[in-house]
Amino acid sequence: MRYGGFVSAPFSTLPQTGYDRNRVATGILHFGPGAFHRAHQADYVDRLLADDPRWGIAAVSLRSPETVDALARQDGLYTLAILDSETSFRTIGAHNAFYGPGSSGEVRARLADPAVRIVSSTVTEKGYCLGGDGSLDFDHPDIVRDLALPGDPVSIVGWLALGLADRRAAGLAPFTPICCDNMVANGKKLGAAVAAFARRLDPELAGWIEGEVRFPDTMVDSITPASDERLRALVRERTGFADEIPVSREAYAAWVIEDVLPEDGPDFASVGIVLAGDVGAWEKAKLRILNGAHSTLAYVGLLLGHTTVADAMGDADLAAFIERLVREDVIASLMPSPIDLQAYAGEIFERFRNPAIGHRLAQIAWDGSQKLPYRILDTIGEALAAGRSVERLAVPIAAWMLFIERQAGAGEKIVDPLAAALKEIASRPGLVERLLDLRQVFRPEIAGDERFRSAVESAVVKMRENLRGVLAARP
Ligand code: CS2
Repeated sequence: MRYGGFVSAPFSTLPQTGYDRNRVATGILHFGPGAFHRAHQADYVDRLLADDPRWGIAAVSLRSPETVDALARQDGLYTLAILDSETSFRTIGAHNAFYGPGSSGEVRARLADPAVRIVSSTVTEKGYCLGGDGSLDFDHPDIVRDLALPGDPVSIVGWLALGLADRRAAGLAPFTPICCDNMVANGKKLGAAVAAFARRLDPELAGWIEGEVRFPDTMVDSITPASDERLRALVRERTGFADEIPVSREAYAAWVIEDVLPEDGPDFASVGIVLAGDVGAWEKAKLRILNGAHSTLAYVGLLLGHTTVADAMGDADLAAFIERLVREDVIASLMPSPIDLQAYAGEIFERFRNPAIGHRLAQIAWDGSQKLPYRILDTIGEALAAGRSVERLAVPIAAWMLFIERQAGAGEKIVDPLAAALKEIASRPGLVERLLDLRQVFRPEIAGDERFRSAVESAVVKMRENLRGVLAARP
């Protein structure tokens, strides 16, 4: 078995955790062990393991072997660098099983293991195969494929349906899927997608999933720049560990989970995870303020020639624009709220200014077609419905369009599941019209609203002439 067990490594060269890893069982299976998962969820779980060894994580990455291979080579250990006024380092050892390409059989067996109670995922927004309305896209090639071959899935939706079908057939309690991606009502959307998928195969299974399986909504937050050679060199120099897969993040981390976890599940509250009856206010505020501002900084900042979030926040015109956008337009869409939104926004702007984090705008600009709906378009939809101005909110949308045009024109890569369509649109006249016609991005009630269309048209025209002038304008 290539990934299933520990791969021996010269242990003396590896750091240690503060608890006995030999006692750790596997109680969580996670799809998508990328940097965010390893810097966020795995850090919480690592601290939990000291008190309760049931919750080790099986890392599953069936499409790319690099991370799981490296995790296996390092016996599951890697370094988390916390980028604050001083950089500190922690060893994380939460993972104790590793499944890469070719391990579908082992993953299926793990999903049926009664000890596995949580199946979490960070597969990015696009990984859930949802359409523009947030429901499962039955035309998505992975879903078409998984419905034809449900015993050997490739999508997370297909995997959860198969794993739950096996549990039901074996008379076992279901596991709890926890979606850790930045989508509003992420648990509800995932639950509805898995039930809709199952209904095409077996209506009774779909009924069981709807009745028995809880898909908590979650809000996840910690700024995690992509790892690079500099981080690897820093970790090597400061810890002596030649770590191939270190991760870094800011000191701030938050995780709010809807309080529907199994009773004998992990005591997440003991490590600072907030369990809440309703996560909605948290996830909306975080997505619209933090992620909405991030995407705005990314597209406008890249057009202005900036490289990182901290650089973009150092641009007085852009920072003032972001403050007005968030404090006036975005927060209006979140009221009333149990959160002190103005204070929350202020903390987020401080986090963006953290000079220790080289968070690249280009990384945030990825997958705009998947991110903009939750980050900006929901705010726009609510502003339109309430009769508020959408002039300023149209600026990030216009900036995304101009960014697509610029990338395509320069022959630069566009990282987006709709990249082919975006490039084709950018190569012909009618950029704004034709992008607004993309139903995967713009819902009909937004795309069809004249106030919104003309705000985007006019922002694009003005931004081509004088981008800074648009930032300074006060609608
Ligand atoms: C960022 C997020 O890459 C992006 O799109 O906006 O990853 C952001 O850093 C996290 O959501 C912060 O919690």
